[in-house]
Amino acid sequence: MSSPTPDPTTADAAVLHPHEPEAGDLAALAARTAGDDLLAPPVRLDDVVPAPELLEADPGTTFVLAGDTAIRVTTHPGAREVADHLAELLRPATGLPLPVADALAVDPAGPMTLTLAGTTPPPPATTGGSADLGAEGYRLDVGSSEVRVVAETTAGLFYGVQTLRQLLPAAVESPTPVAGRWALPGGTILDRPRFPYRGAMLDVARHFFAVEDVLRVVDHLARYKLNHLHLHLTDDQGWRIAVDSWPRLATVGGASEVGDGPGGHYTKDDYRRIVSYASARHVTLVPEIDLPGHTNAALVAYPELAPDKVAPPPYTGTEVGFSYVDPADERTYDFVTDVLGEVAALTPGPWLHIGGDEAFKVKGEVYTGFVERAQRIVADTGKTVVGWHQLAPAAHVDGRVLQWWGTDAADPATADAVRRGARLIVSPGNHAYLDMKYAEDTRIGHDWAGLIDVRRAYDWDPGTHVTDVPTTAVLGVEAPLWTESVTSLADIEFLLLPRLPAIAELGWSPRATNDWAGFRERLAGHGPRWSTAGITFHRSPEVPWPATPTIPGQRPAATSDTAER
Ligand code: TNX
Repeated sequence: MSSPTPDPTTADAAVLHPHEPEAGDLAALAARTAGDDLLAPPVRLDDVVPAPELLEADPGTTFVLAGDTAIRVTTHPGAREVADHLAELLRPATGLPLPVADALAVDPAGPMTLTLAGTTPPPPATTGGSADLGAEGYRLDVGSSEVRVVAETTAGLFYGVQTLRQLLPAAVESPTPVAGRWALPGGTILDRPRFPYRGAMLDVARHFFAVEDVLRVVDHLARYKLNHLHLHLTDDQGWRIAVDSWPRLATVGGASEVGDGPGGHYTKDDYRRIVSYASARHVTLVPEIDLPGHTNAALVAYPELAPDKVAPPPYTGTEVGFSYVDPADERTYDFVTDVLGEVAALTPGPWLHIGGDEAFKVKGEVYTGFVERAQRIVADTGKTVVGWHQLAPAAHVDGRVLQWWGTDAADPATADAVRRGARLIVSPGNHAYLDMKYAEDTRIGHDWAGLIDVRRAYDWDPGTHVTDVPTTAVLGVEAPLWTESVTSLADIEFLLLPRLPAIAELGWSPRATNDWAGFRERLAGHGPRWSTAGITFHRSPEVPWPATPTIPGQRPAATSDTAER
């Protein structure tokens, strides 16, 4: 699929600002409003990231949002939530009322309609129907008088809405009203994901991040149709989740982080807030309690868990592999049972991640014995166990998922675990690790798995990457962000963007559409979107970014390595 570089002329036209315009701006607006260029849709149907499975452009057709455009939706609470979400996305920049109305209500003019198939009559255009849209797919039709999203699930409707959002000019990302012609390119998209698991991980243990920061990361995931947020909640440097039965884990174990910072932890209400915000965006939380290593913070809080029963000092460095809970003490299994039980009870999603990485001091049968017990404890909570691929040698339990973070695709132990029934989430360190630097001079990040600019993040196939693991065993893909050197939301965004959309496209789009040359062109159009929304990103030299539009009166967005911290 090929796309042209987005036209900066039309992008500029769309972001002229109504507030305190300068004379020249007004003249330019008048000229452009009268001119032909604004009649052309500013975004092409095939500019969407991740690339849709099928699309058919109707170049002669454009839908334009107007003062009386309404959103009609199937009478269904989940669908209604998606419709409200769409209205909230579009109202700030467009300044339009965009009322949300029941689908059965009297037709307002110029509607956008969200339909849950099966609950209302099928749409008139039936090419392909909605029979095969599945759990997350959608069909989007843009005609000159109507925009329709049809899906079998609210998740599908939600992804249709994310596509719809991308089809509007970049100015739609503005938090304040912008004078513009809110045109969508005509045509049809039929879309559904390649893999059911598409995720990112945020390490909130090495540095603690406020709930608001986590919610903002959820927004970035949702925008690119990622559906899992893995939170690395515990590590040597801090324990970040309240556990009622072992309260000192959070109050004592949470009071540190890398460097001199105060650390912190999420109360159960904080965590519930993240869960519910994420679930409204069709993002499932995957909580990780890292065991038996990476546990110094737990040992500071409860020395009885330590092999020598002596509390170590809090750890604020960045080494790994030195700490572990005592696998020979029954009290350790009380701790594991209590903690995993409470975290499972807080988490509506099916997954519970038990880490298992870099427990260098717990070896051989002692390690596999510990893991097998922990896997059973997870099963007893009713959740499905996920762990880093170091879990591979342990016995299989029903549904077990390994998260592969290797850099050498030939990994016989992991391939063997897959033969015994495990499924894989693939997170190759040298492609998917968002904490790797982009280039030698990137001011934050690691380089142990190499430098990862956008092309390296994009140019691999999750379905065939690990030797002797069939595509059918691949549940999906995840991009982990470790935060040893990451201290602010701007840092997080700088490392996430633009690599997260690359990983998202590998997780969502059919393999046949994966194409670096086309991807970099489509991705380029997202720079102005992030700038307009005030989102920090890395201006990778591999991507042909258009000139960033400026909106008079709006604060300039931080967009590069020089982002404020
Ligand atoms: C390895 S990847 C780790 C983490 C570090 C990361 C830094 C994995 C399962 N363990 O403890 O933060 O490298 O890139």
